[in-house]
Amino acid sequence: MASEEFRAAIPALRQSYQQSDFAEIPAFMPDDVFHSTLRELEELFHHQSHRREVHIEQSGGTPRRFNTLARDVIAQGSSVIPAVFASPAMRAALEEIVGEKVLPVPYEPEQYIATRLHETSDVHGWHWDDYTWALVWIFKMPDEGHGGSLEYVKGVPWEPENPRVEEYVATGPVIRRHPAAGSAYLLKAGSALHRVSPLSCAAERMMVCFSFASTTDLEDERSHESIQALF
Ligand SMILES: O=C(O)CCC(=O)C(=O)O
Ligand SMILES: [Fe+2]
Repeated sequence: MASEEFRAAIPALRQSYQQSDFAEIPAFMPDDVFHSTLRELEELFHHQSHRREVHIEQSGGTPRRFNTLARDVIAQGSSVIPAVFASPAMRAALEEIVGEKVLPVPYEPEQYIATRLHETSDVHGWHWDDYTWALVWIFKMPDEGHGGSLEYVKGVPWEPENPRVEEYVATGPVIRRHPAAGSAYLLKAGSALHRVSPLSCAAERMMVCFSFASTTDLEDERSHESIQALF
């Protein structure tokens, strides 16, 4: 499932992840797989996406302005994306990077989703994910300087009753990354406050976010209120 470039990069990815809770996987899939999946996604966004313009209370009232595809729409319209999520080989590669067990999340609506930012001011505001890891496969990315970058503060806890987003962002450090189309990045998203910075002009940013759980994630009850507010 993982490309040869991906496998060869694992030692470097492990080092990046240890240092920054983030690793960018270049050429995540072979070219033909990337392009056929991109075509599937474009088709799905064209016909079956929903526009969201909301503020999410559990992450401190931060904004979401984008189009989304729900998990079930992707499951029916794509062959590759569900296979990536279900692949034991993919999880084994991720385990080599993070050095612990990586598990598929049991809560179906969060297994994978797709978002597309395209209008000026579209943004995926500051938040934490419900599970430990996000694997974000980038299909379209604006030029750096037009927004759409990943920004994060690593190693800060999410307390939904008192999220303290402004405080964490002000204290920082805020790390910024601008992963390339065709790459995927792995982020320890359950303990990294993160966002996609607002688009400063109309530009295309399209991705699929897979969610993976740690052993401890599955030991306690997860709340799914923020995703329920979106779908
Ligand atoms: O689009 C991205 O790079 C991040 C997406 C994200 O944080 C999420 O879907 O939870
Ligand atoms: Fe996230």
